[in-house]
Amino acid sequence: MLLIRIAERVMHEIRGACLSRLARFRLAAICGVGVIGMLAAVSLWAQAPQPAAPVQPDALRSSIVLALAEQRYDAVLEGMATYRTLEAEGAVIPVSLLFAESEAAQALRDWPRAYMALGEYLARADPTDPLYSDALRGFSGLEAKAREVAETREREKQLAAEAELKAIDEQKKADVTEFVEALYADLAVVPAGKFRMGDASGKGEADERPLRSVNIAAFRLGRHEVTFAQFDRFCAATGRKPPDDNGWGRDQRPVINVSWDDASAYVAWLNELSGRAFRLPSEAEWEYAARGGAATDYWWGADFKPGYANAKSTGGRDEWPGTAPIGQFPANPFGLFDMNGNVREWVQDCWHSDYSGAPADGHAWLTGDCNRRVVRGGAWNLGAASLRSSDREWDDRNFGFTDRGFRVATSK
Ligand SMILES: [Ca+2]
Ligand SMILES: [Ca+2]
Repeated sequence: MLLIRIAERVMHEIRGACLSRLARFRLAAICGVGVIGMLAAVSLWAQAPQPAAPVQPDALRSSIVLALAEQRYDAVLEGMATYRTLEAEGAVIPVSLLFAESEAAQALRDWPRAYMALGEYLARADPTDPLYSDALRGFSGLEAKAREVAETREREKQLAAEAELKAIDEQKKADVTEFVEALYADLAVVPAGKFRMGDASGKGEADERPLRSVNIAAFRLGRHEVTFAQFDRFCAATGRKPPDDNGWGRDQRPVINVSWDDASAYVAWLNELSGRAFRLPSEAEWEYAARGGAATDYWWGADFKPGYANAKSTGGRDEWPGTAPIGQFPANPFGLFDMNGNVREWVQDCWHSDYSGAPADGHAWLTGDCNRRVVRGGAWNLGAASLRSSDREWDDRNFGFTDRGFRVATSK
């Protein structure tokens, strides 16, 4: 019965519109003939071949009423959606159609739409309108349902957003795990051993004495110096300013212009990500690893040979006036590249001007002048003497330079 009442109301409103625009109204014949006549006329009209023309509000109204009478609620809602687009061109939707839209939406359990349409009806209809009291009665119930739907949709949206964030987070974690595990896989196992640390050849400097025996427990040490690719990733992840590459390029070049503090921050970041225990090597570990079992000044022998390291020279294999990409020279017997030359490498230890009182168990010496930290191995800008495995240097812990890098170690 309600459908009939709505249709009657629509017809009543349409009649008003028809009378004022009778001359150009294609469906004038149906005006005022009642619901049944109107439905028949619209059916005939719908079956007749129609020229492609812009949708007319009058025809649209009729087709919506017909759809409502036939309980084709989807068509009602579709028709109303079209009608709303015509509003921009000045078409006025009869208030009873808004009521009809709400009924159709309720039949389809589209509560937000039903609520919206009925709200619009109540805002625009005259309280004397025969459908008005029905609308008022139904409104608060619809409001509750619509709010419930809106809240559910909001919750679903939030859950989806949270799921998306979680997925991104997990992807990040997976990427980081891959990065750290690749880094770990590139560590060489340095076997336990005992060695003579310092000026074993007698050609060294005062700070390399007294020569003493040191025991080293097995540990892992980077086969390579830390690269720009690795360090840049740390910078990107932590918002740190990437160090300058001196115009030589990044990627597989060893990172330069990093201080001891920068190197330590990188190591701390790796540990935070992975739960591993990366660290800088101790000075004793570093020299033991650089010697690769040799007591001579270089792991390859007593004398410097140009083909074995990137030093202050160019020629033959050493074609680099600055840093070389990692791994361009032969690895030592422990599988370590560029221990001698390329970039000097920060180790953990605080500086002491000689080895009097130094630990003999391979641990870092962490008392003394800890604002100065030890760098080892010489670099691209230094001559043969500075590339000796026992050569020592120091720098302020917060100082970075173009010949200064590092590699990571771990006991596990
Ligand atoms: Ca060189
Ligand atoms: Ca080096």
